[in-house]
Amino acid sequence: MLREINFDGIVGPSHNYAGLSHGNLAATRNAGQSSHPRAAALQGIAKMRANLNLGLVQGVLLPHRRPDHDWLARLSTSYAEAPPHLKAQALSASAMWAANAATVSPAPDTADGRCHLSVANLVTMPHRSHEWSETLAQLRVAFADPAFAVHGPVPPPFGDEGAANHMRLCVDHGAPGVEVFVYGRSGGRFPARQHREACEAVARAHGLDPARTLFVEQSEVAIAAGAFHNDVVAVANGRVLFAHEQAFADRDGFYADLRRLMPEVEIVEVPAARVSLEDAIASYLFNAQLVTLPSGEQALVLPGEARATPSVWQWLEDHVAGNGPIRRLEVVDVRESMANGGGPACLRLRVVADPATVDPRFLVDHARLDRIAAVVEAYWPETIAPGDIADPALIVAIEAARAALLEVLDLPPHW
Ligand code: SUG
Repeated sequence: MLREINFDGIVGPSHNYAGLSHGNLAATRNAGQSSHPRAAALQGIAKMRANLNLGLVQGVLLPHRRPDHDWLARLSTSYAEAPPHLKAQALSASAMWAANAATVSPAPDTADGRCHLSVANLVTMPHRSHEWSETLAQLRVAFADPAFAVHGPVPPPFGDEGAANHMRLCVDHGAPGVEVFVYGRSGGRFPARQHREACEAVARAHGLDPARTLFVEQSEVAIAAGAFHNDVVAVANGRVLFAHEQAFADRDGFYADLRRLMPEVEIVEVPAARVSLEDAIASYLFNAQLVTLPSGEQALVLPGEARATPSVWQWLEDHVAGNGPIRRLEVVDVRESMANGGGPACLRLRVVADPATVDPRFLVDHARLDRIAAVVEAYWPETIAPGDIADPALIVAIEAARAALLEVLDLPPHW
Protein backbone atom coordinates (compact mmCIF):
# COMPACT_ATOMS: atom_id res chain seq x y z
CA MET A 1 0.00 0.00 0.00
CA LEU A 2 1.23 3.52 -0.79
CA ARG A 3 2.08 5.53 2.33
CA GLU A 4 3.81 8.83 2.89
CA ILE A 5 7.25 8.15 4.34
CA ASN A 6 9.24 11.04 5.78
CA PHE A 7 13.00 10.58 5.47
CA ASP A 8 14.70 12.94 7.90
CA GLY A 9 18.31 13.93 7.49
CA ILE A 10 20.17 12.92 10.65
CA VAL A 11 21.94 16.08 11.82
CA GLY A 12 25.64 15.50 11.25
CA PRO A 13 28.40 15.92 13.85
CA SER A 14 29.86 18.94 12.00
CA HIS A 15 26.70 21.10 12.35
CA ASN A 16 27.90 24.70 12.71
CA TYR A 17 26.95 28.31 11.97
CA ALA A 18 29.19 29.60 9.19
CA GLY A 19 26.77 32.04 7.52
CA LEU A 20 27.09 30.31 4.17
CA SER A 21 23.66 30.95 2.64
CA HIS A 22 23.12 34.45 1.31
CA GLY A 23 19.39 35.18 1.32
CA ASN A 24 18.73 32.82 4.25
CA LEU A 25 18.28 35.44 6.98
CA ALA A 26 18.52 33.07 9.96
CA ALA A 27 21.82 31.62 8.72
CA THR A 28 23.24 35.10 8.11
CA ARG A 29 22.05 36.37 11.50
CA ASN A 30 23.60 33.46 13.38
CA ALA A 31 26.93 33.37 11.55
CA GLY A 32 29.74 33.05 14.05
CA GLN A 33 27.62 31.68 16.90
CA SER A 34 28.61 28.48 18.63
CA SER A 35 26.59 25.46 17.51
CA HIS A 36 25.57 22.38 19.50
CA PRO A 37 25.71 19.36 17.18
CA ARG A 38 24.72 16.84 19.86
CA ALA A 39 21.67 18.82 20.92
CA ALA A 40 20.83 19.47 17.25
CA ALA A 41 20.86 15.77 16.38
CA LEU A 42 18.85 14.86 19.49
CA GLN A 43 16.25 17.49 18.56
CA GLY A 44 15.99 15.90 15.12
CA ILE A 45 15.55 12.45 16.70
CA ALA A 46 12.87 13.78 19.04
CA LYS A 47 10.99 15.18 16.04
CA MET A 48 11.14 11.76 14.35
CA ARG A 49 9.82 10.15 17.54
CA ALA A 50 6.95 12.65 17.64
CA ASN A 51 6.06 11.69 14.06
CA LEU A 52 6.19 7.97 14.89
CA ASN A 53 3.88 8.69 17.83
CA LEU A 54 1.44 10.32 15.40
CA GLY A 55 1.30 6.98 13.55
CA LEU A 56 3.47 8.05 10.60
CA VAL A 57 6.13 6.02 8.77
CA GLN A 58 9.62 7.38 9.34
CA GLY A 59 12.91 6.99 7.51
CA VAL A 60 16.37 8.55 7.70
CA LEU A 61 19.09 9.80 5.39
CA LEU A 62 22.66 9.80 6.65
CA PRO A 63 25.03 12.65 7.36
CA HIS A 64 27.59 12.98 4.60
CA ARG A 65 31.33 12.41 4.92
CA ARG A 66 32.62 15.69 6.29
CA PRO A 67 34.94 17.32 5.59
CA ASP A 68 34.47 16.40 1.94
CA HIS A 69 38.09 15.60 1.14
CA ASP A 70 37.24 14.54 -2.45
CA TRP A 71 35.72 17.94 -3.17
CA LEU A 72 38.76 19.72 -1.73
CA ALA A 73 41.05 17.49 -3.79
CA ARG A 74 39.15 18.52 -6.92
CA LEU A 75 39.88 22.09 -5.85
CA SER A 76 43.57 21.10 -5.59
CA THR A 77 43.76 21.63 -1.87
CA SER A 78 43.36 19.76 1.40
CA TYR A 79 41.48 20.50 4.62
CA ALA A 80 44.68 21.57 6.38
CA GLU A 81 45.66 23.97 3.60
CA ALA A 82 42.29 25.28 2.44
CA PRO A 83 41.39 28.92 3.19
CA PRO A 84 38.74 29.39 5.92
CA HIS A 85 35.75 29.78 3.59
CA LEU A 86 36.56 26.54 1.75
CA LYS A 87 37.05 24.76 5.08
CA ALA A 88 33.57 25.83 6.15
CA GLN A 89 32.05 24.83 2.82
CA ALA A 90 33.73 21.42 2.94
CA LEU A 91 32.63 20.81 6.53
CA SER A 92 28.99 21.91 6.33
CA ALA A 93 26.37 19.53 7.70
CA SER A 94 23.82 21.00 5.28
CA ALA A 95 22.77 17.56 3.96
CA MET A 96 20.57 17.40 7.10
CA TRP A 97 17.95 19.44 5.20
CA ALA A 98 16.58 16.47 3.28
CA ALA A 99 13.83 18.51 1.61
CA ASN A 100 16.68 19.64 -0.65
CA ALA A 101 17.92 16.12 -1.40
CA ALA A 102 15.67 15.34 -4.36
CA THR A 103 12.33 15.91 -6.06
CA VAL A 104 9.93 12.98 -5.79
CA SER A 105 7.05 12.04 -8.10
CA PRO A 106 4.97 9.17 -6.73
CA ALA A 107 4.07 6.25 -9.00
CA PRO A 108 0.47 7.29 -9.82
CA ASP A 109 1.78 10.50 -11.46
CA THR A 110 4.40 9.01 -13.78
CA ALA A 111 4.21 7.52 -17.27
CA ASP A 112 5.91 4.23 -16.32
CA GLY A 113 4.12 3.77 -12.99
CA ARG A 114 7.32 3.94 -10.96
CA CYS A 115 8.13 6.42 -8.19
CA HIS A 116 10.77 8.79 -9.64
CA LEU A 117 13.40 10.66 -7.63
CA SER A 118 15.77 13.27 -9.10
CA VAL A 119 18.69 14.27 -6.92
CA ALA A 120 18.98 18.07 -6.58
CA ASN A 121 22.15 19.72 -7.88
CA LEU A 122 22.07 22.55 -5.28
CA VAL A 123 24.47 24.53 -7.49
CA THR A 124 23.66 28.00 -6.17
CA MET A 125 25.44 27.68 -2.82
CA PRO A 126 29.02 26.35 -2.89
CA HIS A 127 28.67 24.49 0.43
CA ARG A 128 25.63 22.61 -0.92
CA SER A 129 26.89 22.08 -4.48
CA HIS A 130 28.90 18.99 -3.46
CA GLU A 131 26.04 17.23 -1.66
CA TRP A 132 24.41 15.58 -4.63
CA SER A 133 26.88 12.77 -5.33
CA GLU A 134 26.64 11.32 -1.84
CA THR A 135 22.89 11.87 -1.72
CA LEU A 136 22.57 10.05 -5.04
CA ALA A 137 24.59 7.12 -3.69
CA GLN A 138 22.24 6.85 -0.70
CA LEU A 139 19.10 7.16 -2.83
CA ARG A 140 20.37 4.41 -5.14
CA VAL A 141 20.65 2.05 -2.16
CA ALA A 142 17.49 3.10 -0.30
CA PHE A 143 15.38 2.98 -3.48
CA ALA A 144 17.04 0.13 -5.38
CA ASP A 145 13.73 -1.73 -5.79
CA PRO A 146 12.28 -1.69 -9.35
CA ALA A 147 9.33 0.28 -7.95
CA PHE A 148 11.64 3.31 -8.11
CA ALA A 149 13.63 5.20 -10.74
CA VAL A 150 16.48 7.35 -9.37
CA HIS A 151 17.88 10.10 -11.60
CA GLY A 152 21.11 12.09 -11.49
CA PRO A 153 21.14 15.87 -11.21
CA VAL A 154 20.02 18.44 -13.77
CA PRO A 155 23.22 19.91 -15.25
CA PRO A 156 24.42 23.35 -14.14
CA PRO A 157 23.88 26.25 -14.42
CA PHE A 158 20.20 25.49 -13.86
CA GLY A 159 19.65 25.56 -10.11
CA ASP A 160 17.60 22.78 -8.56
CA GLU A 161 16.90 22.62 -4.82
CA GLY A 162 14.62 19.61 -4.83
CA ALA A 163 11.38 18.98 -2.97
CA ALA A 164 11.58 22.30 -1.11
CA ASN A 165 10.21 23.86 -4.29
CA HIS A 166 7.76 21.13 -5.24
CA MET A 167 4.25 20.38 -3.99
CA ARG A 168 1.88 17.54 -4.81
CA LEU A 169 -1.86 17.77 -4.36
CA CYS A 170 -4.04 14.71 -4.66
CA VAL A 171 -7.39 13.33 -3.62
CA ASP A 172 -5.61 10.29 -2.22
CA HIS A 173 -2.09 8.93 -2.50
CA GLY A 174 -3.05 6.23 -4.96
CA ALA A 175 -4.70 8.63 -7.44
CA PRO A 176 -2.84 10.78 -9.99
CA GLY A 177 -1.99 14.11 -8.37
CA VAL A 178 -1.26 17.62 -9.55
CA GLU A 179 2.44 18.39 -9.28
CA VAL A 180 3.45 22.00 -8.72
CA PHE A 181 6.99 23.20 -9.35
CA VAL A 182 7.82 26.63 -7.93
CA TYR A 183 10.74 28.60 -9.38
CA GLY A 184 12.24 32.02 -8.78
CA ARG A 185 13.18 34.76 -11.20
CA SER A 186 16.79 35.98 -10.96
CA GLY A 187 17.74 39.62 -10.56
CA GLY A 188 16.17 40.38 -7.18
CA ARG A 189 17.74 41.17 -3.81
CA PHE A 190 18.75 37.56 -3.14
CA PRO A 191 19.61 34.64 -5.43
CA ALA A 192 16.72 32.70 -6.97
CA ARG A 193 17.91 29.18 -6.19
CA GLN A 194 15.31 27.24 -8.20
CA HIS A 195 15.29 27.78 -11.97
CA ARG A 196 12.34 27.08 -14.22
CA GLU A 197 14.54 25.13 -16.67
CA ALA A 198 15.48 22.74 -13.86
CA CYS A 199 11.81 22.23 -12.91
CA GLU A 200 10.91 21.43 -16.50
CA ALA A 201 13.81 19.00 -16.86
CA VAL A 202 12.76 17.11 -13.72
CA ALA A 203 9.13 16.95 -14.87
CA ARG A 204 10.27 15.47 -18.20
CA ALA A 205 12.61 12.98 -16.53
CA HIS A 206 9.76 11.77 -14.31
CA GLY A 207 7.36 11.33 -17.23
CA LEU A 208 4.73 13.61 -15.70
CA ASP A 209 1.54 14.39 -17.57
CA PRO A 210 1.98 17.99 -18.81
CA ALA A 211 -1.76 18.53 -18.34
CA ARG A 212 -1.41 17.86 -14.59
CA THR A 213 1.86 19.73 -14.00
CA LEU A 214 2.10 23.40 -13.06
CA PHE A 215 5.14 25.67 -13.13
CA VAL A 216 4.51 28.56 -10.79
CA GLU A 217 6.68 31.59 -10.12
CA GLN A 218 7.52 32.42 -6.53
CA SER A 219 6.86 36.07 -5.71
CA GLU A 220 9.83 38.38 -5.73
CA VAL A 221 8.74 39.97 -2.44
CA ALA A 222 8.81 36.56 -0.77
CA ILE A 223 12.39 35.88 -1.91
CA ALA A 224 13.43 39.41 -0.92
CA ALA A 225 11.88 38.88 2.54
CA GLY A 226 13.99 35.73 3.04
CA ALA A 227 11.91 32.91 1.52
CA PHE A 228 14.89 31.28 -0.17
CA HIS A 229 12.78 28.17 -0.87
CA ASN A 230 9.04 27.90 -1.53
CA ASP A 231 8.61 25.69 1.53
CA VAL A 232 9.27 28.74 3.69
CA VAL A 233 5.94 30.25 2.53
CA ALA A 234 3.79 27.30 1.39
CA VAL A 235 3.18 23.60 2.04
CA ALA A 236 0.73 21.11 0.54
CA ASN A 237 -0.65 17.76 1.62
CA GLY A 238 -3.48 15.73 0.14
CA ARG A 239 -6.10 18.17 -1.11
CA VAL A 240 -4.85 21.05 1.08
CA LEU A 241 -2.62 23.92 0.00
CA PHE A 242 -1.51 26.05 2.95
CA ALA A 243 0.20 29.24 1.79
CA HIS A 244 0.90 32.85 2.59
CA GLU A 245 -1.01 35.40 0.55
CA GLN A 246 2.26 36.76 -0.87
CA ALA A 247 3.91 33.42 -1.71
CA PHE A 248 3.30 33.42 -5.47
CA ALA A 249 3.84 35.96 -8.24
CA ASP A 250 0.43 35.29 -9.85
CA ARG A 251 -1.61 33.92 -7.00
CA ASP A 252 -5.00 34.21 -8.72
CA GLY A 253 -3.77 32.47 -11.88
CA PHE A 254 -2.20 29.66 -9.85
CA TYR A 255 -5.28 29.08 -7.69
CA ALA A 256 -7.51 29.08 -10.78
CA ASP A 257 -5.32 26.45 -12.48
CA LEU A 258 -5.35 24.34 -9.35
CA ARG A 259 -9.14 24.51 -8.98
CA ARG A 260 -9.56 23.60 -12.64
CA LEU A 261 -7.30 20.55 -12.34
CA MET A 262 -8.51 19.50 -8.91
CA PRO A 263 -11.91 20.91 -7.96
CA GLU A 264 -11.60 19.22 -4.53
CA VAL A 265 -8.59 21.40 -3.60
CA GLU A 266 -8.85 23.29 -0.29
CA ILE A 267 -6.74 26.45 -0.32
CA VAL A 268 -5.94 27.74 3.15
CA GLU A 269 -4.40 31.14 2.66
CA VAL A 270 -2.98 33.26 5.48
CA PRO A 271 -3.58 36.94 4.72
CA ALA A 272 -0.70 39.40 5.11
CA ALA A 273 -3.03 41.51 7.25
CA ARG A 274 -3.06 38.71 9.87
CA VAL A 275 0.53 37.44 9.55
CA SER A 276 3.15 39.56 7.82
CA LEU A 277 5.63 37.92 5.47
CA GLU A 278 8.32 38.84 8.01
CA ASP A 279 6.52 37.02 10.87
CA ALA A 280 5.79 34.04 8.62
CA ILE A 281 9.45 33.74 7.67
CA ALA A 282 10.89 34.39 11.14
CA SER A 283 8.51 31.84 12.72
CA TYR A 284 8.61 29.27 9.88
CA LEU A 285 4.83 28.89 10.09
CA PHE A 286 4.79 27.29 6.63
CA ASN A 287 7.92 25.21 7.11
CA ALA A 288 5.72 22.87 9.05
CA GLN A 289 5.00 19.27 8.18
CA LEU A 290 1.39 19.09 7.06
CA VAL A 291 0.58 15.42 7.62
CA THR A 292 -2.42 13.14 7.39
CA LEU A 293 -2.99 11.20 10.62
CA PRO A 294 -4.31 7.62 10.63
CA SER A 295 -7.71 9.12 11.55
CA GLY A 296 -7.71 10.96 8.19
CA GLU A 297 -7.40 14.36 9.88
CA GLN A 298 -4.55 16.71 9.01
CA ALA A 299 -2.05 17.96 11.58
CA LEU A 300 0.64 20.60 11.37
CA VAL A 301 4.04 19.81 12.92
CA LEU A 302 5.40 23.25 13.76
CA PRO A 303 8.63 24.65 15.18
CA GLY A 304 8.49 26.21 18.68
CA GLU A 305 9.21 29.56 17.05
CA ALA A 306 5.70 29.50 15.53
CA ARG A 307 4.12 29.27 19.00
CA ALA A 308 6.38 32.07 20.21
CA THR A 309 5.20 34.47 17.47
CA PRO A 310 1.89 36.01 18.65
CA SER A 311 0.39 36.81 15.22
CA VAL A 312 1.15 33.28 13.98
CA TRP A 313 -0.13 31.43 17.03
CA GLN A 314 -3.30 33.50 17.11
CA TRP A 315 -4.00 32.70 13.46
CA LEU A 316 -3.39 28.97 14.10
CA GLU A 317 -5.63 28.89 17.16
CA ASP A 318 -8.39 30.62 15.24
CA HIS A 319 -8.04 28.16 12.36
CA VAL A 320 -8.20 25.09 14.59
CA ALA A 321 -11.17 26.54 16.50
CA GLY A 322 -13.01 27.04 13.20
CA ASN A 323 -13.75 24.24 10.78
CA GLY A 324 -10.63 24.51 8.61
CA PRO A 325 -8.85 21.38 7.36
CA ILE A 326 -5.93 21.59 9.82
CA ARG A 327 -7.30 19.93 12.95
CA ARG A 328 -4.28 19.53 15.21
CA LEU A 329 -1.05 21.42 16.04
CA GLU A 330 2.10 19.58 17.14
CA VAL A 331 5.02 21.72 18.29
CA VAL A 332 8.59 20.41 18.06
CA ASP A 333 11.88 21.92 19.19
CA VAL A 334 14.37 22.04 16.32
CA ARG A 335 15.98 25.34 17.30
CA GLU A 336 19.55 24.33 16.39
CA SER A 337 18.46 23.66 12.80
CA MET A 338 16.15 26.69 12.79
CA ALA A 339 19.12 28.94 13.56
CA ASN A 340 20.49 27.91 10.15
CA GLY A 341 17.11 28.43 8.46
CA GLY A 342 15.95 24.81 8.60
CA GLY A 343 12.52 24.03 10.08
CA PRO A 344 10.62 20.75 10.52
CA ALA A 345 9.77 20.53 6.80
CA CYS A 346 13.33 21.27 5.68
CA LEU A 347 14.56 18.30 7.66
CA ARG A 348 12.48 15.74 5.77
CA LEU A 349 12.10 14.30 2.28
CA ARG A 350 8.62 12.93 1.58
CA VAL A 351 8.34 9.78 -0.49
CA VAL A 352 4.96 8.24 -1.24
CA ALA A 353 5.62 4.52 -1.71
CA ASP A 354 5.04 1.10 -0.25
CA PRO A 355 7.41 0.92 2.77
CA ALA A 356 8.08 -2.75 1.93
CA THR A 357 9.91 -1.60 -1.23
CA VAL A 358 12.39 0.62 0.70
CA ASP A 359 15.74 -0.74 1.94
CA PRO A 360 14.90 -1.37 5.63
CA ARG A 361 18.22 0.11 6.78
CA PHE A 362 16.73 3.52 5.92
CA LEU A 363 13.53 3.04 7.96
CA VAL A 364 13.35 3.64 11.71
CA ASP A 365 11.22 2.75 14.70
CA HIS A 366 11.76 3.79 18.32
CA ALA A 367 14.26 0.99 18.96
CA ARG A 368 16.41 2.01 16.02
CA LEU A 369 16.19 5.66 17.06
CA ASP A 370 17.38 4.61 20.54
CA ARG A 371 20.50 3.16 18.92
CA ILE A 372 21.09 6.26 16.82
CA ALA A 373 20.58 8.49 19.87
CA ALA A 374 23.12 6.45 21.86
CA VAL A 375 25.76 7.05 19.15
CA VAL A 376 24.92 10.75 19.08
CA GLU A 377 25.22 10.99 22.88
CA ALA A 378 28.57 9.22 22.81
CA TYR A 379 30.23 10.77 19.75
CA TRP A 380 28.64 14.04 18.56
CA PRO A 381 30.57 17.16 19.63
CA GLU A 382 28.74 19.13 22.27
CA THR A 383 29.77 22.55 20.94
CA ILE A 384 31.50 23.91 17.85
CA ALA A 385 32.76 27.48 18.20
CA PRO A 386 33.76 29.23 14.95
CA GLY A 387 37.51 28.89 15.56
CA ASP A 388 37.20 25.16 16.23
CA ILE A 389 36.82 24.21 12.59
CA ALA A 390 40.58 24.67 12.12
CA ASP A 391 41.30 22.22 14.95
CA PRO A 392 42.47 18.81 13.64
CA ALA A 393 41.19 17.12 16.82
CA LEU A 394 37.64 18.25 16.02
CA ILE A 395 37.92 16.79 12.53
CA VAL A 396 39.08 13.44 13.94
CA ALA A 397 36.09 13.46 16.31
CA ILE A 398 33.63 14.30 13.50
CA GLU A 399 34.93 11.49 11.30
CA ALA A 400 34.85 8.97 14.15
CA ALA A 401 31.27 9.98 14.98
CA ARG A 402 29.99 9.26 11.48
CA ALA A 403 31.84 5.93 11.37
CA ALA A 404 30.17 4.88 14.64
CA LEU A 405 26.75 5.76 13.22
CA LEU A 406 27.29 3.67 10.07
CA GLU A 407 28.22 0.72 12.24
CA VAL A 408 25.05 0.98 14.29
CA LEU A 409 22.93 1.21 11.12
CA ASP A 410 24.62 -1.90 9.62
CA LEU A 411 25.99 0.14 6.72
CA PRO A 412 29.42 -0.53 5.18
CA PRO A 413 32.30 1.51 6.67
CA HIS A 414 33.47 2.85 3.28
CA TRP A 415 30.25 4.86 2.87
O1 SUG B 1 20.20 25.85 2.11
N1 SUG B 1 21.02 26.52 5.46
C1 SUG B 1 20.17 25.83 4.49
C2 SUG B 1 18.76 25.70 5.00
C3 SUG B 1 17.93 24.82 4.12
C4 SUG B 1 16.49 24.85 4.46
N2 SUG B 1 15.77 23.99 3.61
C5 SUG B 1 14.51 24.21 3.18
N3 SUG B 1 13.94 25.38 3.25
N4 SUG B 1 13.91 23.23 2.61
C6 SUG B 1 20.20 26.54 3.13
O2 SUG B 1 20.18 27.77 3.10
C7 SUG B 1 23.15 27.34 6.34
C8 SUG B 1 24.51 26.74 6.59
C9 SUG B 1 25.47 27.70 7.21
O3 SUG B 1 25.38 28.90 6.97
O4 SUG B 1 26.42 27.25 7.93
C10 SUG B 1 22.35 26.54 5.31
O5 SUG B 1 22.92 25.95 4.42
